[in-house]
Amino acid sequence: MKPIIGIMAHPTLNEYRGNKATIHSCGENYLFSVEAAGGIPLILPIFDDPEALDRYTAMCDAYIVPGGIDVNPISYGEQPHPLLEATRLDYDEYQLHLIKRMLRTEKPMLAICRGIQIMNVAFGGTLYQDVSLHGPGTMRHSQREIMPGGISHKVIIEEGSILQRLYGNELWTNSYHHQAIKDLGEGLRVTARAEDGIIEAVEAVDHPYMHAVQWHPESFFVRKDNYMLPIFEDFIKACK
Ligand SMILES: [Mn+2]
Repeated sequence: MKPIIGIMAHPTLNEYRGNKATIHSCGENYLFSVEAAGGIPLILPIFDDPEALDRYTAMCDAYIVPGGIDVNPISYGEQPHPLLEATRLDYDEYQLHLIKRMLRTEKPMLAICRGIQIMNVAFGGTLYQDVSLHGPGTMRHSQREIMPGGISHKVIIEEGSILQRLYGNELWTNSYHHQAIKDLGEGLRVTARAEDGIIEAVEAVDHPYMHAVQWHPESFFVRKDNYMLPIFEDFIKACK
């Protein structure tokens, strides 16, 4: 049987003919990437009900924490910097709560972009509210291009990591983030960095499979490009 992959929804403000509503959304590239790797995607709505969260986590074989808006600095004990963009503290709180529940099940987890950032906060870490705060020499990490889905910068991969097993010692990735990990959470280890030192991937030390990346492996699906498919295949293979 194909594993069921629970993907946390993202609260996206939608406007239709002047009416605004929050949509619990999931980009289709996540769904297609999971499908291409042999899983069945299931979008998990943003609910607080503990019984719902128990049932959701039980019915899924693995979980994806997707990309999205900035993490509110209140979530890691800092004041807002002028470069901070849109946040939703209630979404942070929901995700932090659900991530801790998901980690306890020891089922495989894949965290992407905002996912690696909120995961780091769940492990007690902090974030750069904008990558420029990393200091002089920081590269541009929010790529812009006419055709989406292409690469932006190289990452250097650490020994003994999931990424090294899949790609060797370096990898070209896309880069659609303006925040990044500052202080690493306790229980995480860095598995890849950009050449400017920005953390681009981590794994959890005491967890069977928690893989988090700062780039968007699912975005390559736009071009039907299988370059990042091994990340999804390896994640889904980890579901027993
Ligand atoms: Mn980057």
